[in-house]
Amino acid sequence: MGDDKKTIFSGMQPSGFITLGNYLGALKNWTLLQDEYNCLYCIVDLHAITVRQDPAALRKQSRDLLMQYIAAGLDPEKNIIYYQSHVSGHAELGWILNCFTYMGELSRMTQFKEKSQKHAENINAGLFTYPVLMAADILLYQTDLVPVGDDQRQHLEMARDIAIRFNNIYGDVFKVPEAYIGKAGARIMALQDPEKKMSKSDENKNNTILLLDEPNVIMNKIKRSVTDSGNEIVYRDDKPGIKNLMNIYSAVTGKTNDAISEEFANSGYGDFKVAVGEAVVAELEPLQQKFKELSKDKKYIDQIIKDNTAKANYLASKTLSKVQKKVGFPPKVR
Ligand code: ATP
Ligand code: LTN
Repeated sequence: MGDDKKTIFSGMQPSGFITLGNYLGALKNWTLLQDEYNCLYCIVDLHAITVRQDPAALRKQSRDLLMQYIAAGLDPEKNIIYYQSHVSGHAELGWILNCFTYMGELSRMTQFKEKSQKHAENINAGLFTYPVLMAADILLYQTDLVPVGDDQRQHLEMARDIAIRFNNIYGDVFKVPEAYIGKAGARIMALQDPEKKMSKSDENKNNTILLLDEPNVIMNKIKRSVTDSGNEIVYRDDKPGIKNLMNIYSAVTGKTNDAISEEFANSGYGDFKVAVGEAVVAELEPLQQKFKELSKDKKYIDQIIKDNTAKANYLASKTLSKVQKKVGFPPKVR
């Protein structure tokens, strides 16, 4: 990556099977950035265990996620696609940054508040310091831009604060990253409850469309999605169900909200839902096909993991050594 391209870092948790929200809010945008930037796309398994995971399921979800990154169009020769747990620098820098982060700022994080409500029986320290590890992920690679969905804005702000704080003490060690939040698809909502975000760990399977859902499943979930009273296809806050479907349709087709309203001026919700369902199925079809092919090629995937882990480790160790030196750890004797 020794050129003048800017660096992009992002990641997803292998905490379930990924949803249309993850795809439209993050993954699809990532594929558009791969030529212009040096990109690292991580499978953040260290983050995933902040919530209890079944080991066998976690292993499968992690590998499936890696294959879905590639199936969605990320070229593993151009992008560094790897597992967080294979690059120990994440955890090492995470520890150091813990010592530059305050309890007060961590306790203001909305995701922590939400997750600790949802997992009241397991409010562990990792869940609390989750954003610090996320800051380490980003800062480890001197990242310029972080493409994420809107829900990660607050975490990004914290990564910036930590970088600035550290730089103020030790000089220019970290690049201060910027969030990169796409317009369409930034926040896809749950199909049965359009007031909350679509989330891969949702227990209600009717709330989410999974990237690997069969076409008839996708159609049915969209047909059954909650809509509001009335029958007009208009983009308004008091019509969260239709607004959500319009966001989905717009993110998939590239059409504006006005164009969509016009297209469906003479139709009701039923017709619109069919159109949204068909558009989503068509969008995901090639991805699903590619995923099936990749699943059969164990050797190819293993080689990608091996090569990309080495690349990530190399880059990570550069920043980590610098940080270790700055804070005053004794030099390694070789
Ligand atoms: P979990 O349910 O385990 O918390 P999640 O579905 O919220 O997971 P993450 O792995 O935390 O997903 O996020 C991966 C990426 O997908 C992030 O960039 C996040 O901003 C984006 N994302 C997640 N949910 C949505 C959504 N509903 N709409 C748009 N983007 C989303
Ligand atoms: N917290 C993010 C996942 C994540 C991430 C990152 C995203 C972990 N580390 C670094 C961007 C950059 C999430 O829950 N979506």
